[in-house]
Amino acid sequence: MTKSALQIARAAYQPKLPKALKGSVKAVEGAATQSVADQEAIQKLFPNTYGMPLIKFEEGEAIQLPAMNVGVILSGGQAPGGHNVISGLFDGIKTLNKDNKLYGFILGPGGLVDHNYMELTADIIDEYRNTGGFDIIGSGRTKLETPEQFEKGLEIINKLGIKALVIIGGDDSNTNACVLAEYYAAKNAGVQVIGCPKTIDGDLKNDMIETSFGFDTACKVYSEVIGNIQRDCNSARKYWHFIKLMGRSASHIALECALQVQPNVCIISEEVEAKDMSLDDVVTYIAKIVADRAAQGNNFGTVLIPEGLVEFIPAMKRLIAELNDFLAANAVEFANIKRSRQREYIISKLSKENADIYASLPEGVARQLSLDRDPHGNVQVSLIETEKLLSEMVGTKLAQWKEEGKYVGKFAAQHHFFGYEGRCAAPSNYDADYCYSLGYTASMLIANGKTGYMSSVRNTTAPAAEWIAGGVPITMMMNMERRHGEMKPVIQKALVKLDGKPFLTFAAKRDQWALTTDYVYPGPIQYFGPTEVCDQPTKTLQLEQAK
Ligand code: FBP
Repeated sequence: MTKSALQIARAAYQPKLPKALKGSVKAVEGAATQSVADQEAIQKLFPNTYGMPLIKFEEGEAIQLPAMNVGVILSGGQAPGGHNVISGLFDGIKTLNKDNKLYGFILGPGGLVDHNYMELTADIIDEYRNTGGFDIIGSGRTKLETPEQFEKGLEIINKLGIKALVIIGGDDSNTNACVLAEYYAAKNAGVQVIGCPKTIDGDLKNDMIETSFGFDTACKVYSEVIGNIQRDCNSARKYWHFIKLMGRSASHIALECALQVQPNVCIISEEVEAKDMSLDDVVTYIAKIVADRAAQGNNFGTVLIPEGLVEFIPAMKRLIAELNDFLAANAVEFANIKRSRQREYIISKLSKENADIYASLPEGVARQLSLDRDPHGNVQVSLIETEKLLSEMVGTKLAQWKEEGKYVGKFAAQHHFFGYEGRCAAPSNYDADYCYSLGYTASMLIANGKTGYMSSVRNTTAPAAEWIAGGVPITMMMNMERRHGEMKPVIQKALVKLDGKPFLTFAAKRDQWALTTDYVYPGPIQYFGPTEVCDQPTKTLQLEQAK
């Protein structure tokens, strides 16, 4: 592999660990836990892994453990820092016993089922320390959910003498990790399952999980390029830039970027839903800002749009919910309908209100909603071109206002979608340290015989030495939700809280940012240099953790 100068310099970086993990470690058990909601139903589904206590690691006496083998899986979308979770896990198990071995399953959970694996030796691990990407073993979106898959997994686990499996994934993957932990516990298989909170989307967080890894780096990459666009835009003064940002349903990424770059407009899906806004309301809101800036002679600006927006417009949400249930119940019949007739077929099957909305959508958006689902049944929001949909509709509205004499100005739009370019960036110092600590913590949870836990590292706005490492029972984060037409236990997704400090800080400033050109240019991630340039966590985390 030919390495860049940065890669070579970065390989020497030693990620920081919480003080408690630096020597021998003991697990201190806290209070018993319960799920965030639907306690009775969750307890019934997870009789062996429900109600376990929180775990906190403290400095302790050295323990002697026999050698063990551990397996690791990268699941779902890439997020910066995955390689550091694996290197932290590797270093952790090697500290416990130098004969311990780590096996990586190739291309995600499918590797476990298909018995596709490799041993991760010190040489391999060293090649990937502090690098972005998941290419060390690859990732995939196979959903681990059936007893047949669990049994196939158990065959290879037993063959390789694996004592514990670490699943690095988002909310859906960790939900499946918990189901797997329960399954192996119920049959006394002697296999522990530990989860690690991954996703650039930032929506896997709660009181015990401060943030999912990758959010920090991805937001910094997007903010850098949005900042560059803003400077271009303020130089030429002729374009409105409509920028869609990845992040699935939640608007955490859009909100964090807005806090970093101070754009003219940022739409927050959760607010659109709370205010029961229609698509036309969103378009009118943007068009009004374009018109107000034009009245001051400023025919340029930036609009940030979260990729999940359409799912949050209440009328669209009702349409998606009916589509979900209908497609889950009629999958076979639908698969036999010719592609050219699918739109018409769906319109004929939906209720009147939803059929009318579906029929009014541009072809591409309609197809996205009904056809292209991921293996978890989610609408693939990153494929919907919301930025074009909105700019076209804003253009039409402005043309109408021009005729009515309400708008004088020129409107020319540019479109961007930032997502994939941020998911494999070299992890920021924050993510490099956080991920390494998460992986190391996972090894300590394994050493202490835990299963059904997620690795947790908290207090991360303080210096790394003061971070608090431990484990959270995954069942604690669960509630019952409707999926594919059935009620299922799932980890509750964290959406933007409209009464939370990050949103309130943005809301207090946005009217000013809309009219003045008060852009901030964060520049690229810095890995070396003064702490205030290199080590700052996201603004979201700083505001959430501010006392
Ligand atoms: P995860 O929940 O798997 O971490 O997804 C991250 C993500 O980047 C989302 O923001 C995006 O909607 C999706 O993956 C895109 O999926 P794909 O990589 O399959 O195109």
